[in-house]
Amino acid sequence: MLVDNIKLTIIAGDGGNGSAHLLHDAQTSKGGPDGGNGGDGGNIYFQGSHNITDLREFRYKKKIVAASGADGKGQKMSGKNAHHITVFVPLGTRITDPASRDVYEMTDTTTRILMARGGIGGRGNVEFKTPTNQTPRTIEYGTHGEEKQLFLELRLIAEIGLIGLPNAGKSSLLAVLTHATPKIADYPFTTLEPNIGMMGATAIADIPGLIDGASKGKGLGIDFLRHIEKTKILIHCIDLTNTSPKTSYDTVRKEFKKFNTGLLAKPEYILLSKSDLVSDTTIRKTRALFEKSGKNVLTCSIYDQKSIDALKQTLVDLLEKHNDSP
Ligand SMILES: Nc1nc2c(ncn2[C@@H]2O[C@H](COP(=O)(O)OP(=O)(O)OP(=O)(O)O)[C@@H](O)[C@H]2O)c(=O)[nH]1
Ligand SMILES: [Mg+2]
Repeated sequence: MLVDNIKLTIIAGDGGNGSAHLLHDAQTSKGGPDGGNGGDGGNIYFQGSHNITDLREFRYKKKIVAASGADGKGQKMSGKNAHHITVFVPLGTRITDPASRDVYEMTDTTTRILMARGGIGGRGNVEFKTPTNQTPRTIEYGTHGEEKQLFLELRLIAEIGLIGLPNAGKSSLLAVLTHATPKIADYPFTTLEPNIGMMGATAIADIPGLIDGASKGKGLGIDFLRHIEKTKILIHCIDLTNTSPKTSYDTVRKEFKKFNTGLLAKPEYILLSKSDLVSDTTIRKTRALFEKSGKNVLTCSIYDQKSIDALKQTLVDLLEKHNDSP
């Protein structure tokens, strides 16, 4: 199951308490204060990562808690600072803190955002020694770590979305373009949840097939239209053995229009699939059909490695083109 939104509680570590220790040993009958400071609590940071494709790991990990700083000790020993925690989330995650209304978009892998600050360690009694008070018992308690309830939502599940009617060969393409191993079969609705694979650092999503009426919940319903919203570039797969390719294409576009016209504005490329099963004439004719209406058309077969290599290169070029443009 593709998990694209979750609630999460994060609690940074508390600061350790200062120590009220007084020095006692054989030489010192009336020992002065020697209590050290408490250590600082652990911070919680968030950072984007290419290695995670959805939020499923947070389904069971509802709470992330950083350790507290250790208390100070005698002999002016400071308590240890707690380790900080970095929570990695997929690129394209939007993190919202409803209490402060802060919103963070995780769009790169290098920025580390301090989401919950750990408490500060309290001072030990040694810090409170004054000329008039040589044996203070005063100490400070560590302050509490910040606690936040966050909403995480995956705004972008992949740069590239493979879309089209059931059985068009979307999962087969994902399998040859990436290391993903989706289920592939010669019947419609084999894919029930989007599969995501990585082509280098680029995420590609294989979205379940759409049919007429999807925007009203037919077939696998609107969830997949919602997933398509979360991809940048659409590769619209059309099976070359389909006798009315334009009708197939229009069916999907019509559902887009009904669901969210924003989908129609996404960069879209036509990918004519299963070219090994048809004649060159059919390929030429189908190509012309789409080119006539100003579409960019690609052709491939999963059994023709050359066509797959060319497709990979084209996708890399497309990404560059679309990432350069605002
Ligand atoms: N000959 C040939 N068969 C292909 C090619 N690509 C896919 N197929 C076959 O077409 C059938 C459907 O492929 P899938 O990849 O499961 O299609 P899909 O678009 O993911 O289908 P859904 O998940 O149902 O939407 C399978 O039997 C594949 O083996 C191709 O390039 N050439
Ligand atoms: Mg499939």
